[in-house]
Amino acid sequence: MAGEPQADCLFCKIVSKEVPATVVRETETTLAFRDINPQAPTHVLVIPKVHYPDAASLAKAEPQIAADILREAGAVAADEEIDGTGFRVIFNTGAGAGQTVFHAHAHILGGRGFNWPPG
Ligand code: IU
Repeated sequence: MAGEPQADCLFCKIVSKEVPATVVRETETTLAFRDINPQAPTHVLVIPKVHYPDAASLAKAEPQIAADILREAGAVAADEEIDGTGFRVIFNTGAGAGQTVFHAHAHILGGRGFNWPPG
């Protein structure tokens, strides 16, 4: 069923605590934890607890939870004190855009400068 945990999904296992992660925030619908391969001084992932393969499919099926992800992105930035200098919120969507874990997630990156266009 849509949104149900997937046995082969790493982020579902982080939600169920089968796989450890450094959790920085948790709500009824979302989890935020540090990326294991940080690309900036602050690099946190915000994920929905329900399983959808990417942000677009999550937003279509569960728009309120997609909004929760964005609210939590702002809360992480405030907690990490990167909101003053600026931060990136990135949803890699599809393998061609660099997505490697097919459970919706937002990258929250900050604590350094960023270029535009992104690589
Ligand atoms: P992507 O947008 O799907 O490429 O992002 C997946 C991220 O998940 C990537 O930055 C990984 O470093 C990160 N990650 C993690 O935090 N913990 C893990 O066990 C695995 C990947 I596998």
